[in-house]
Amino acid sequence: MKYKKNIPKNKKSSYVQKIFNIVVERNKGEPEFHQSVKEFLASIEPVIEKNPKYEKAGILERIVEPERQIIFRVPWVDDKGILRVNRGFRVEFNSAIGPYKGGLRFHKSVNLGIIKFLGFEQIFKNSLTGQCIGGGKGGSDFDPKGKSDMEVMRFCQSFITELFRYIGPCTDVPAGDIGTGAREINYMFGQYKRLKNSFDGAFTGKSIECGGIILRKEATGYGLIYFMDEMLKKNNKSLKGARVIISGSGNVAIYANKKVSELGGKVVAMSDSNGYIYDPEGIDLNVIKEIKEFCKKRIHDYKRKHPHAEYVDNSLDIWKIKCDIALPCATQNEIDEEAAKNLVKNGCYAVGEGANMPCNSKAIKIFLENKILYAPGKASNAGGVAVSALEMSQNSSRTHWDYEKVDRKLKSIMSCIFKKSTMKAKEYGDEGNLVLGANIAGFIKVADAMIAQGIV
Ligand code: NDP
Ligand code: 2IT
Repeated sequence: MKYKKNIPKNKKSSYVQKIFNIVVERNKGEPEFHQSVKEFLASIEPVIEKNPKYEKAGILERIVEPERQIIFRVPWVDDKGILRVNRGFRVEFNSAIGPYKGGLRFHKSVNLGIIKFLGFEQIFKNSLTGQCIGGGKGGSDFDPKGKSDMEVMRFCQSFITELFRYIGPCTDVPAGDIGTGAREINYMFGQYKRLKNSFDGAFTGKSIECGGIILRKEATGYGLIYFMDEMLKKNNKSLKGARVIISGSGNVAIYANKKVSELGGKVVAMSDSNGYIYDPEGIDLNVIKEIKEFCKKRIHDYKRKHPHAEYVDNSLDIWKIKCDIALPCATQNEIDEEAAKNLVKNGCYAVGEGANMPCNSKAIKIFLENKILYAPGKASNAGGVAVSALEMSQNSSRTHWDYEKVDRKLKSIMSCIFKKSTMKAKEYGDEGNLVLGANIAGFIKVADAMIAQGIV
């Protein structure tokens, strides 16, 4: 099957096309992985043409193939004494610039293709942070919804009983993602420590008393808003007074909301996988936190505290609401062509991805064609993994970093990512196209490190 459509943009490089065909052929039934590779290849094509050394060294053949993929059985016993079996994954994608680094996703939709797309994105995101971290991702089709605390603990322990042998502070360092927060990381770290007899930085996103870094919980959401703030200012716009929509109501969404409000914007809608809540007076974040962080309930419960708010039973319809800035912070492919057209029609002028690949390729095309300020996730949501890398430094030096230091670092990293992506977009003749700029800036560092290390 040939996938010529849409790739590459100027159809010059047969090398790029060849690699894409191999990816599709070799990774059947993994549409999310194909999608992320396609976007990446289309962006870096001009770099490949300008620098024959990458083709000569077979960089693309190697970069699209994970260094290692681990798939394993996760047996555990539920509260009724019934045996359950889930599937665990860890894709160790690329270690050219540091130990594999990336989160673990616990969600019923998880499969190998999803973990591969996330791991692939992570390579370039991690490179953009300027820290020494390679790319990886993992997770399970375990659904934490409705599970008791003890069930979650037993699952996490079983997951690590297999995974512990593959990870470590200098090898592979997992963290959180959808369905995985400090509670789950702490359980996994506890089991890892027991099996390895080593208190080390093999996990990030731990709670502070377990060696976690301050601000990790907030880092992805805050980082996204620092990035948006920078991008808006460069274009003579501001968050002050802006009407903002945020999808999701989990870790990234909550702290993006908090920072938007601190900088003078107003978030009028948030969602979960069932529906969205619209509150024209501005979302009351304390209520969202109570529902989501502490009680693990549904977002429609917001109406109990704020009966004037509107609840709509379809999470994807959130993009029909009029806004200045849209921040997709839930999951992949939540903004399609139609949603993008709605946003543009309603006057939205900036889109910032808190989630990984939340906009599909047609949506991105609409944003770029309409000169919407568009921040791609691998640049704009890199604050989380960047602070994870600081946690790794904190753990290996056995020190404790304070809030001001971490926040200052996070701001400066996000600003650097914005500048790098902007500069590369300009250098390659498409000023303002941060998808292009971020992919190119992320790629060059990894590719050069791979060349320097020989054929491995
Ligand atoms: P959480 O589990 O804390 O929250 C996820 C939110 O998204 C929930 O509101 C959830 O709703 C919603 N959601 C999940 N799946 C779907 C779906 N299929 N359809 C609609 N809504 C859905 O995860 P995070 O906030 O940590 O992650 C959100 C996104 O950000 C993901 O794409 C993740 O990969 C990305 N990301 C996370 C980072 C981090 O540090 N945590 C770092 C960088 C990116 P419900 O409760 O109903 O499931
Ligand atoms: O997608 C991501 O960057 C994350 N889930 C965070 C990864 C990490 O290692 O902190």
